[in-house]
Amino acid sequence: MRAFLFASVAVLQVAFTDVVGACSLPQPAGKVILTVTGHIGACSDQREVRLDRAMIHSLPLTEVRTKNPWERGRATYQGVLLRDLLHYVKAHGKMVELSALNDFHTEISIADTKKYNILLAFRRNGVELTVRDKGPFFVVFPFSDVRNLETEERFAQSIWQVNHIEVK
Ligand SMILES: Nc1nc2c(c(=O)[nH]1)N[C@H]1C(S)=C(S)[C@@H](COP(=O)(O)O)O[C@H]1N2
Ligand SMILES: [Mo]
Repeated sequence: MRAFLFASVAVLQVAFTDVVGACSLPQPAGKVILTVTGHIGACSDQREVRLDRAMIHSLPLTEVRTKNPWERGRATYQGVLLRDLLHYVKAHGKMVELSALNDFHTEISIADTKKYNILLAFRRNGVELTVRDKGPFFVVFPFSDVRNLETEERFAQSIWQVNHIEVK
């Protein structure tokens, strides 16, 4: 009986820490435009981080000016580096799987997010990306800054209309 009581208290404590302690990020007040799940240490609800526009804009804003196959010349993209977002959600994994509104998905290694400035862009030349124009998020590689990045693999990882990221 004693052992059972101790065990129950331990279980309750774990559950309590799970609900109150771990979910330290704010609840989104506005429309959720991105969810992050999987191997993350932070959460805003249950086991996921749900972000609205205000939360995204509170992260370090970064610019990448680059050419890409979908652009004439160069464009300036603004958004959050994948590396900074992964830090915010306390990611601890090897890969991220990014999914789009159209069910396309792709994987990028966390090592690559550390090596390259891979941007989760929400603005192009100062204009918010709409779903019609690759929004809400478009993964932008710094093709103009890094040699030999223009490969089929990187083009396939250049996913647009991203709304979900799973850390694996
Ligand atoms: N949302 C979304 N992003 C995507 C894709 C897709 O089907 N949906 N295709 C990917 C692949 S496999 C490649 S090669 C390029 C294709 O770009 P294109 O359709 O302009 O040729 O975009 C990538 N990003
Ligand atoms: Mo592709």
